[in-house]
Amino acid sequence: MRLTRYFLPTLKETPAEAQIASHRLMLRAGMVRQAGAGIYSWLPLGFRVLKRIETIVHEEMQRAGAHAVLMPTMQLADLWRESGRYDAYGPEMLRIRDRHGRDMLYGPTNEEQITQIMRDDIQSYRDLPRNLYHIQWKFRDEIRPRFGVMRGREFLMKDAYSFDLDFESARRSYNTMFVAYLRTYARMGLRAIPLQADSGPIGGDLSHEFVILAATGETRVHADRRLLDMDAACSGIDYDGDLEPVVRAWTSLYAASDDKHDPETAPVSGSDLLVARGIEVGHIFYFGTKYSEAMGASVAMPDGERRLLHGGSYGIGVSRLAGAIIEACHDDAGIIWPDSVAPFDAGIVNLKTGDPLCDSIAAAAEERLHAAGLEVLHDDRDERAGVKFSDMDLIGLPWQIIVGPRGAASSRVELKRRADGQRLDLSLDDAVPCILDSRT
Ligand code: 5CA
Repeated sequence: MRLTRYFLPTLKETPAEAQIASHRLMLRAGMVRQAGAGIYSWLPLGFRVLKRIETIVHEEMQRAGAHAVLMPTMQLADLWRESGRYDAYGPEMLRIRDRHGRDMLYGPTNEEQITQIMRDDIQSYRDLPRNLYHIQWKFRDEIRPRFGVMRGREFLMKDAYSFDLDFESARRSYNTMFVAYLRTYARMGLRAIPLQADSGPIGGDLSHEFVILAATGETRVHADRRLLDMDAACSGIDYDGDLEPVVRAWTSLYAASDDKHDPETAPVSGSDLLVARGIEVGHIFYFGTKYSEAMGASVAMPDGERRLLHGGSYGIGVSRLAGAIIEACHDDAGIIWPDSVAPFDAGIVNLKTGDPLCDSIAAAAEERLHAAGLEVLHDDRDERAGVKFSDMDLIGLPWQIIVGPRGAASSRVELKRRADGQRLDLSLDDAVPCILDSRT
């Protein structure tokens, strides 16, 4: 991708309204623009990141046996009246009336919608268990939208819903999602800590929040330091096997948010206790028959008896993650994308656009990176080197290939790793394999 043809409106000045690093950097890097309080447009660079986050979420959900669907953003108030949440939800719900005077709402979550689908289309115990999910925009009229996409009013969420015959089976579904969440965040280069949580307006009695560590997080976490040594990638996990030991290994280590932490009774203290700030990037709930009972969702057992569905719901803040990853991965110069979610794998900085030799080396670099299956952003603007360097550091692509007149004569380039600033002087032939090797 040639930068001269791309839409990347970077800002030199720090926007005054942005209080935290991710918000500042997303605006400065031209990833998002505010449309209204807590409502954002995603520009090309930001949209790429969002899509890469979505891809990881999709892959891990499907690996864990969940199936993708797409439910609407608009829902009927009557459906929410069945569960009793139309009145209970309060002013966070955006209520709308259509031209026929029918009450509608912009969905803040989809428990009712999915329960209606299951109620109508699942009849037998043989149809269970099932787990369906979607990645869809939600609206919550937050009293204080802030920190950019981290607490938006319109935001992108992955929400999965499991349906089982009984508690034992529902617990297996819960454990599967628990492990899938650990893997999802690990793949994004994040360290997530599961905290026992209240289930709040979603209801139910088994619930965990997943919090990633970042200095500006809104949640203060008190946790057993050994959580940092756990294998969050859950390598070699078998979703058909018993996941209870894995989940127990994680949940038996102490982790509590500020409001639940009591230094008197906490099992760890001193240097064994990690005290840090975190950002909630996911929340999972088992809520039993709360919705199936209210809405009449049941299946027939072999003896003809009807059994209510046991449900769970599992949310990931997809758009929040774009900000959360930046909170966890940046320095004074800008963003430092983990490979797995970077908008482009590499950037090419041509220090002397218009110089035939530099232009041809830069073009060759772009071609080779492409041929190797890498996505590349080629800065071919007629700008000062300093501007190009600072923009490239700001947008934080994992690798930079710097083409300058000195090296070009001998087909040499400089390869810079954004994460640690390490620079290598090498031939163009060696640069691409060097990038590829680091990724495997
Ligand atoms: N129905 C359940 C699970 S599907 C649910 O709605 N859970 S939730 O309320 O905890 O939201 C799930 C995740 O969405 C949160 O962990 C958070 O990461 C993200 N989220 C929630 N509210 C916002 C918001 N206002 N802006 C951005 N992300 C949000």
